Amino acid sequence: MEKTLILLKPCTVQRRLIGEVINRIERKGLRIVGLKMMQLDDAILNEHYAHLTERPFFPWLVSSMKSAPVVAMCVEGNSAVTVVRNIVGATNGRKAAPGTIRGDYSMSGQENIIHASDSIESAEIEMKRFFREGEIFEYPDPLHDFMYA
Ligand code: YYY
Ligand code: MG
Repeated sequence: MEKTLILLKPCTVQRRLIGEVINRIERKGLRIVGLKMMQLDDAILNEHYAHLTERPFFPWLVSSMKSAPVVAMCVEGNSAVTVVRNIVGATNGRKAAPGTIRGDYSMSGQENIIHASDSIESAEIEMKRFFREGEIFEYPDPLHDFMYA
């Protein structure tokens, strides 16, 4: 079992799409093991987007991610990191394939609905960035065999 970190961005909260996006993640078979609303600040965003600080859009990215709360989620499943990235789609909503979350809900290269960890290593780091121990839950999965057999 693998876990990955998801953020539903401020645009998603503003557009009242929280439930719709969570529904797509759950119905795929991923299990929510952590879930909360958070107001992000410069400190956490500078860390989270450290790989992008030199890019021209960085100040805009930070201000957009601070403009309203996000919904932070930790989800679990076999190959969860890859499965979630595939459901999310390409970064630019106009280029993302139909059927992906970004492809179906975004017309923007920036306001692209959702963040998802891009590797197992970054998932581990990002889960610690957004969740304390005790905020990620372990509980039995009686449907496991129906989902994965
Ligand atoms: O992982 P992903 O979100 O698909 O893309 P990243 O390259 O990590 O960029 C993070 C974030 O930055 C992206 O979701 C929107 C924004 N961004 C942008 O506004 N313009 C770009 N050319 C690239 C990224
Ligand atoms: Mg990324």
